[in-house]
Amino acid sequence: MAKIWDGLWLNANLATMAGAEPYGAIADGALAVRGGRIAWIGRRADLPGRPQELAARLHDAEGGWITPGLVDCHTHLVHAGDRAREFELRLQGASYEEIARAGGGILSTVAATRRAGEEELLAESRPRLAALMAEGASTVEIKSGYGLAQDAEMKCLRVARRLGAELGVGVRTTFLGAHALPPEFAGRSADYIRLVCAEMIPAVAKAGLADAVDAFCEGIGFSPAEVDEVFRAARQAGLPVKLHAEQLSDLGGAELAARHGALSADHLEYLSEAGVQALAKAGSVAVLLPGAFYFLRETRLPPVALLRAHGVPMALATDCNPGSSPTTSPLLMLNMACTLFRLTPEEALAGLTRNGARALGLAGEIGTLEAGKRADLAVWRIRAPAELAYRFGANPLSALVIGGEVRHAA
Ligand code: DI6
Ligand code: FE
Repeated sequence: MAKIWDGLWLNANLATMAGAEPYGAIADGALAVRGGRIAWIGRRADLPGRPQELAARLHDAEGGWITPGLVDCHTHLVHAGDRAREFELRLQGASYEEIARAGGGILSTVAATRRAGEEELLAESRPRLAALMAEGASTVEIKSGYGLAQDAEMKCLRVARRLGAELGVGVRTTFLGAHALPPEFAGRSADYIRLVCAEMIPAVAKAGLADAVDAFCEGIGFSPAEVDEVFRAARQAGLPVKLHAEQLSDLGGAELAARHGALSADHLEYLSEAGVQALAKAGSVAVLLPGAFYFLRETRLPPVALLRAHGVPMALATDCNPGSSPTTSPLLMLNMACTLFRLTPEEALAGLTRNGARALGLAGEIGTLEAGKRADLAVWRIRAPAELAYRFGANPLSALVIGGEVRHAA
């Protein structure tokens, strides 16, 4: 008899992250895959027949849990070099902003990234993406922003796209040309922004190398007026926007992002209540980045209670970058979101699944376990979903499935 499904996962509890139950949980569930998508999901007892007769392949989750594949919606993982020396300087008392203003910080990674050839950059970045996958990531956003010149920015975006194809993982690319002022434009911020808007964004869009446009709105980055220009150019090129906002100070970045209908505003430690309201009204996602908060030893917490009260969806991401969050561990972010930001384990997991997907404009495609969505699954050796946030430094992933294919098995 012809089998109706390609694969069927059994002996599993499902955290669908959809529906009214906590975690959208289905105990003793079953999940069928066909053509790379979720074809059927429900209680094993409700399967429309005997498993062997329904599916070509049976998979045993060994009594663990299946969650949606994790969505890391904010990374800068394509870059060359490291900033370990800067870490030492910070431990001796220098601040992140002082180092940046003295020409170090982001600009030191820009110098290393400009020097690296495309293959070298690919080789340096590949292990970081593989490490995210080893902890369950099936979709990863990757920003440019360490090239700060058209060729170097395009090189980084190409590397990001190539990595996704090579490792079989979902990659969304973001053009972050307005990350820092390149040294050759020192004192000429307006000229650089003009270049970003008139040349770089149209070129990147024409080459199909970016899915969105981001900027760094900060004293050591760009002013709201400059970001406004960048966002206009992005929208003219047909690209959605998102913003690094309110990380080190409150410049009203979130309100600006909301005015442009941004997918998300990210960091947000200094977000005001007016900013929260603006995000709520625009339907933008608040992306929280506890790795950067921790590593820069910040003390100002993002306004989680206000975000909750106003119903702003909260996503969570690694911010994987060499300066403020040199981590490749989405699981550690789950723990830190709870311990540092007081999210519940369920909110934290929603941040790395459902809301991460929404922050990338992919809510219809990934982020929950529902029939019709892409079969991106993380299979875990855990007794309860809260365990994912509870442990730190452990990795209970037993398999990662992307588009129905097992990409990683531990
Ligand atoms: N905020 C961040 O956390 C990263 N970029 C940004 O605008 C840090 C980038 C770096 O320090 O290299
Ligand atoms: Fe960032």
